[in-house]
Amino acid sequence: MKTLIEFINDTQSDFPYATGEFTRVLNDLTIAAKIVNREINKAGLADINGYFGETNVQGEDQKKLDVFANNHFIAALKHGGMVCAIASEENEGLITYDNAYSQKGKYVVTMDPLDGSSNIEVNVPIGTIFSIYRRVSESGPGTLTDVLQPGNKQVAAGYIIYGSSTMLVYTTGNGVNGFTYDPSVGLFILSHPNMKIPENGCIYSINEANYIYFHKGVKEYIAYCQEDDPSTDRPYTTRYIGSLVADFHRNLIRGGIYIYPGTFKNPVGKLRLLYECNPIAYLAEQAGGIASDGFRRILDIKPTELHQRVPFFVGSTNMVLKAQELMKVHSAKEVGIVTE
Ligand code: P6P
Repeated sequence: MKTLIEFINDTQSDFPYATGEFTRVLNDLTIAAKIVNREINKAGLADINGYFGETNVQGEDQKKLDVFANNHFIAALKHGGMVCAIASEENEGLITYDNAYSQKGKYVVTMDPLDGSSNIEVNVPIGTIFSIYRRVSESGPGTLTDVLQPGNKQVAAGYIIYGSSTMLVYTTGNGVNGFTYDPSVGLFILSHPNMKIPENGCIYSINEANYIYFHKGVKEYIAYCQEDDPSTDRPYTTRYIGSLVADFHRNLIRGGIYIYPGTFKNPVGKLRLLYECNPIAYLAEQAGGIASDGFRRILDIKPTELHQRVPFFVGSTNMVLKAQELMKVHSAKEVGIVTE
């Protein structure tokens, strides 16, 4: 058995910023994750899975656990002092710390503290998604410039999935590794070393309730998935649980594609670039997959605002390439993309 800390120590040399400071950031995130995990596992018992009575910047009802998770991740990163700013789905503006110690922090974090939280009361797996960047500002409180970096500047990204077991899955640019939490000893144990997403898969994940609003390229891809062609294992099967972390985690292990596309109704789709698409895209690429907005590599998109949304196609290389091919043929003009 190898614990997370042992793994980090063993792989320090693989990490270009081999500093104890980065390890501290990752450790701070796992401390908050353990606290959140404990609350989620008793949500049915405690009056904590109800609504908080507020809405977040997304206009979504905040669940008590959303707020609980957000507060604990912010507190843990503040306590660690290695992070000078946080962009959180739950906060409209940038979170910075007023203490000089944190203002010296070399890193910034973008996070969705509890993605898929509407699934809490129905016991569907939910997750925390995070990215870590080195700050670009010199000193003082972190700035928007520090968090509005393209995803290709991430130094680490990962998620914690709170499901039948709780797992941390993360990358620092040298592959993807999964750690299963053992609550009896309070440790994350390496259980899925060097995770690779199969280049082909038979699972497509999309909310087909939006079908009438989909662009032609998306409709053509769905039709492709449903064609009867045993030689290419089609028709595929559809699996959509309404929780990005759970859908992506399954597709990462078994192969598959997750699509939250732009539509005629919502041209940029629903998912947020900074703390949902970029971290998941970094993991997908590090595991051998692809992530795009249907046309452009997600990690090359330059963010312009904290909560900007982008269309999201992510998963097995050959599945995403097929979807991109159909988007290029049928929808480039619809979405105003000029293709060569
Ligand atoms: P819809 C959860 O709110 C989330 O951000 C993802 O976790 C999930 O895949 C998606 O939205 C579900 O959205 O519109 O299909 O309910």
